[in-house]
Amino acid sequence: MTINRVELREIQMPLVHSFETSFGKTTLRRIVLVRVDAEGLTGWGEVTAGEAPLYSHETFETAWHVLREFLVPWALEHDWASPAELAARFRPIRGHNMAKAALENALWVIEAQQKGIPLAKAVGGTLEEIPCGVSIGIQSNVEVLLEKIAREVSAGYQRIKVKVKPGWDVNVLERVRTEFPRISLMADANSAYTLADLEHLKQFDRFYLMMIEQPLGWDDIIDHAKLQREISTPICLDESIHSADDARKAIDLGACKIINMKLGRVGGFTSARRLHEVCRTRNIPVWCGGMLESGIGRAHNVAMSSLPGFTLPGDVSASRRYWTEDIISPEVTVSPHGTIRVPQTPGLGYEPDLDRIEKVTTRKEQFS
Ligand code: OSB
Ligand code: MG
Repeated sequence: MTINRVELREIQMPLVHSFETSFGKTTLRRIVLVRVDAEGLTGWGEVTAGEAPLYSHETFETAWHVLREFLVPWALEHDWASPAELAARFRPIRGHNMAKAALENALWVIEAQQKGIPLAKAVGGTLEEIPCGVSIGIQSNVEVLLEKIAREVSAGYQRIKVKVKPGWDVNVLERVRTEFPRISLMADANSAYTLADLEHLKQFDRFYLMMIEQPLGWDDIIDHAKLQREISTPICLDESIHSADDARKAIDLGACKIINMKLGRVGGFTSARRLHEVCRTRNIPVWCGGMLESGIGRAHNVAMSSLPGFTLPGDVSASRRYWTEDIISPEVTVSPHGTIRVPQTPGLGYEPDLDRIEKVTTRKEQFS
């Protein structure tokens, strides 16, 4: 595959509802998109980094820098036999997985088009329909949260994830469980606790949650293993898993029973496929996490969620939960029983809306 041209764009889109986690609140998304032209075809990738380095060290701006100065020039150096070969070229760069993923994933889309198969099939997917859940941020009060949960449950979503932090946790879960005793429920702490909170975290066990996501340090697997020995709620790791090796070590230590997979955090489809294999051979369920993606990243998430090890509902939900108007056509929609149909047409399966993308672009730069 010869890459003829790469374009970086920053787009800015306000979220329909601001999204609050234990680390901060997001109202306006600033997203870097990567467009790759190769072999007469076009593929798009999305940098899933946030606006500030609060979820991970990466931001949309560090990704722009690393792409512009390193990844894009390297990608233009010569031909690539496969997206995996480009991923191997990127390996010397430490970290910056979200920047790497955006460029590598665009190549997967081009390869799928070349082969005349859907992206999902190109990456090894088998499911034709994927189960969906929602992630609901911290609200101004519990009543608002209960209302939001009711709305998502009646829309058909198969599981509800609520964000928690000290002061918005046991008290809130108590109310949620009283109102909704039977829903599949989980909590995501985004590293808001430490082992000093052990007695407090033990109280989560009485809500029979499917899992608690990343309760402890964003870079930790040791304390999580200690915590897992003390609580019955399964721990799911998000922030601290960046590769298949990280997953192997965390699982072997007993730090988690479930893994949240994010294409950006793990560095793209090549790494995600390896991580998926590690989890499959150890019988560890995986599910697809979300990063408030635009339609491009969302379409990649749909493809990844079709891999056979994705046995739990992901944070992959309808475009309209985030955007008044998405940048792909059709938008991602969810069925009344809480599923998304995996596109069966060649390539991405959704058409990037070039006019819409141009309208929300705040800067662009091209390389050839
Ligand atoms: O921890 O899963 C997370 C959003 C931004 C950063 C981190 C996380 C999240 C979400 C939202 O939970 C998932 C989504 O709906 O995209
Ligand atoms: Mg999380």
